[in-house]
Amino acid sequence: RSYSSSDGKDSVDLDPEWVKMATKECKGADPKEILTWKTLEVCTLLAYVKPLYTKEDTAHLEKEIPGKYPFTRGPYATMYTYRPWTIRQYAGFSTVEESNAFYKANLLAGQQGLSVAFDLATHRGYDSDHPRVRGDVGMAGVAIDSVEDMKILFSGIDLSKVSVSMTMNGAVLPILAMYIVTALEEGCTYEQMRGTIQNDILKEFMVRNTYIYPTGPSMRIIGDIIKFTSHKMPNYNSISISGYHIMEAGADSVLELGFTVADGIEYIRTGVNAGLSVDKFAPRLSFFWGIGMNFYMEIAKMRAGRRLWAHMIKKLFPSATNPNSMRLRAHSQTSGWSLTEQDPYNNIVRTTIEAMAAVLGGTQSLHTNSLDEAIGLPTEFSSRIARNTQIILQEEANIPKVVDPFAGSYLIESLTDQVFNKALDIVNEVEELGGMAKAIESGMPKLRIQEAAARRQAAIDSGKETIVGVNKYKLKNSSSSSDSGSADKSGKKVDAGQVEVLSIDNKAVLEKQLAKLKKVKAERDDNLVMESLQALEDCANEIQDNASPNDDLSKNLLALSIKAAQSRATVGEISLALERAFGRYQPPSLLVSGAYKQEYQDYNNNSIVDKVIERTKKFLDEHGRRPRVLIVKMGQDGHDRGANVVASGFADLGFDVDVGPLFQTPEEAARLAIDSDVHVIGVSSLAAGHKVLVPKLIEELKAQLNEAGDGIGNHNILVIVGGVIPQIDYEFLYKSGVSAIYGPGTPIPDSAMDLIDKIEANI
Ligand code: DCA
Repeated sequence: RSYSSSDGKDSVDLDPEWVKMATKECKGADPKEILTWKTLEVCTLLAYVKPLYTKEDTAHLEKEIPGKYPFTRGPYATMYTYRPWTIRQYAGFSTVEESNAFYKANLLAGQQGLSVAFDLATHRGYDSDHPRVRGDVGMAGVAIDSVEDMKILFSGIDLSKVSVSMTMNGAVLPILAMYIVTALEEGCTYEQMRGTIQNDILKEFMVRNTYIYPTGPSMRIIGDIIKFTSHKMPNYNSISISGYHIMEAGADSVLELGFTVADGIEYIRTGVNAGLSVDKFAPRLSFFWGIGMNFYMEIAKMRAGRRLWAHMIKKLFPSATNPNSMRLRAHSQTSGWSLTEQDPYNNIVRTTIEAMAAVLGGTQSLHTNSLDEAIGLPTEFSSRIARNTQIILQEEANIPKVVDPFAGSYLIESLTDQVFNKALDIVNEVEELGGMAKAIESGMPKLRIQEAAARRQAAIDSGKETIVGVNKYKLKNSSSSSDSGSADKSGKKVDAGQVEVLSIDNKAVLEKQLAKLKKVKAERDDNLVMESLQALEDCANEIQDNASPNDDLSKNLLALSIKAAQSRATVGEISLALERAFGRYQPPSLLVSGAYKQEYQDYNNNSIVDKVIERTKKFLDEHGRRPRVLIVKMGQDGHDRGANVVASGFADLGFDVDVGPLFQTPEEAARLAIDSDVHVIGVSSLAAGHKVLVPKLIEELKAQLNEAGDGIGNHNILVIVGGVIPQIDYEFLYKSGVSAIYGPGTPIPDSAMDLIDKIEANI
């Protein structure tokens, strides 16, 4: 799709008296032309924000009060004046012992709720000893294999008092079951358990990719969890419907809001299909927003989101009469994507601005990112600053003293209306496709998000959007200068902006996990384990009769998973029992085309983009084919925004681009590269697995090329790496045989030009 730069400009309506004065100040230029702001929301055509709003813009505004339908001003009447938002930092790494110590120290230092990050092996339902997860154990979160791990994770923490959120979607049944068993064995009752399970599989299919089973069975699991928790755990939030990952994958605010609310509607239908009344479970659905640097827009998004949810529930589910079913409560997280590797202390400022937007928008719970998260895992030092950012907002700045302070602002109220209307259009579009599960099958949301991400990247690469320290006001000797696009081979570009990062010893964590797994398996009653796993598999194989509204939980997948967890079955065993019945989901490969080039050229014509296109043409003339790149994601790292943006950008620049399936092993990636006869493998790594997976890939590549012998054996395939790679690892990777590392902030055309040089030198 293409957008003209005047799309929507006709609707810009400015006060005539002001226009006269402004024209004078603008030295005769039309203020509508030069001062109207074309927002990032181009893909959803919320194209313009005026330079001035007046009373006339809010003349239609009706009185709204917080705590009451449509909840625009907040889910509670008193909001932070009575109880401020929960300071809830998302964390988890390495072993359960280390994560437990980290949680306890944070709670003592002012954190108020816990939020657990699991490693990718756990997310995808593998035990630590599974061969596919070699590089992932304990890296991007904490490793959990059994209840015994979960008990150590929460040891010394009173689960009847501290609310715990767990980001788990794929392996949601074993993990929630193990949490419940831990709480019960510690003496906590079902009624006392408070917290949230993310349990939002739809956005996994759309963007985050930590699914395990196909869509149908995945939705059945959610139905069973909603049913179980609504009957037995009245204070537990059964789902956290997440816009965060949609935004981090590149969506603008309107897309994030529209898709997330559409997801929520699908979950309400799932609960109803599980035999529940809406009022039985909807009050315990919760939401999760990503908050980026588009300050006004983020505040408007959160207000519009509450109004939109209330509006949709009332419209689509008239049986819901409890106002709490229409009340949107949300956790928010500042944007990880907005953090920069270059000049990283700027990230403290970014996070503060984003946190303010979240709070002024009325979040119930908040995670603030640490300054070093674009580089690696947060340290104690950076975590403290992140946490204190919230404490200072709560306790020093007097921000909580007034409810919804932006209400009545001509701008924010107008923007709230605008975002509401545009997001409603998206919800209606999804509804017309038959709801979110069907929309996902059509590929529409994924492509729409990819398009927004490609345009955003082009806006940054072309200089249209400023990122301080990355494309403007750069530090001297900054790690990714746009001159070469790749960092120095010595890895010694140490500059004023460099920070220390936490590094995890993957081998040590793995050894500990393997020993614990062995012990659990040796001490348990195997017959009991087998019986409980068989019962689970049988239940998964049975066709469900969802229509009967009853509280019989004997055929409930969560109830049966709890039994399996009690018998000390592991995450991998429970997941495998379900996989035998449900199968594993294979994602389709979708790539957007043209958006990057169009957005870049819209702002910057006759630029490096055109030069790269010329070079790829010349390459084709000289070599009989285009430079060919295979983009791979190895291990269980499903964060594919970067990989998709680079793939579609490179394709727009004239490369032949292959995108490998997610979750490959190094062996599989090497095989695919050789079979596709590519010049280069581009590894995208965002989950800290690069030190294990990249050397293994190079080793495999060499072995398989040698094996192939003839022709192919004579030419070498270059390996390049992009993503979150700490500077300190550069030298290690270069020594392992990597040809270039393109860190975050490297403009795509710069890396493309550099890569063609390298390919030609290699040929
Ligand atoms: N007046 C009266 N009661 C209030 C007020 C107020 N102004 N503010 C909060 N409360 C009450 C709430 O009703 C709630 O009590 P309840 O559980 O008995 O209903 C309690 O105080 C806690 O407030 P709440 O808003 O529920 O805050 P959290 O427990 O932090 O939950 C929520 C926030 C978004 C609902 C939850 O799903 C969550 O924590 N999500 C986190 C997700 C996450 O961490 N994701 C990581 C990626």
